[in-house]
Amino acid sequence: MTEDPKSTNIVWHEAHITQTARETLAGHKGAVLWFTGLSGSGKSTIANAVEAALHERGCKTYVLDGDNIRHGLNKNLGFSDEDRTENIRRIGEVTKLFCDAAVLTLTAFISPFQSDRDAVRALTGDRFIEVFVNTPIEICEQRDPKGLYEKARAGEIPEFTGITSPYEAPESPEIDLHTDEKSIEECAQQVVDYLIANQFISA
Ligand code: ADX
Repeated sequence: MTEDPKSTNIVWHEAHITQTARETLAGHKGAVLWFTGLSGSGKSTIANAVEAALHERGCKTYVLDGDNIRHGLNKNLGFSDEDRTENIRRIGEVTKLFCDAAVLTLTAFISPFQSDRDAVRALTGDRFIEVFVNTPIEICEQRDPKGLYEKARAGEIPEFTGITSPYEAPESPEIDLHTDEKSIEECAQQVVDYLIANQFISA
């Protein structure tokens, strides 16, 4: 669904207030923390823990979560490869707007395809931070918080990521979180440390 635009006679309007001005007011940069990993890997849990830590520091934050976005903006999309690509494309556009608004945006989507994640990176440039929630499938399946792996194994969910649909692990993520070795708090701290070290937020 990335074909030529359908709208014609549209003119881009420049805003008077720039991203830099908004960032100065916020006291931090806009950025996209793009969490990717299998269902049950801990994306949402860690993203919410990072958001709480950033909020505590006075940062403007927002979490975009796969399950929630599929209730609204993307409720017309399923789980075919094509729909997943469109899901990530739309979210990518949303994160670009949030970035411009100087918000530290955290996304929690499986986003199984490297090319889709790379497309968001191309859109958001040096504000894109790929966070691999690196949890082996055996552990995700053991946890099975929503009972979906059991259903997928029973053949009740077609095209289930990691079982009947592929997951492409990030080739060079900015942050690699080993959730089987570290606690949620330690993973969240690793993300906050990255933001400080790379001057997205101040210490
Ligand atoms: S993505 O692949 O398009 O990035 P997204 O993160 O939006 O997926 O949604 C994944 C969530 O949808 C999972 O956490 C799970 O709760 C639910 N889900 C339902 N069907 C599937 C499926 N076939 N594959 C993966 N997740 C599914």
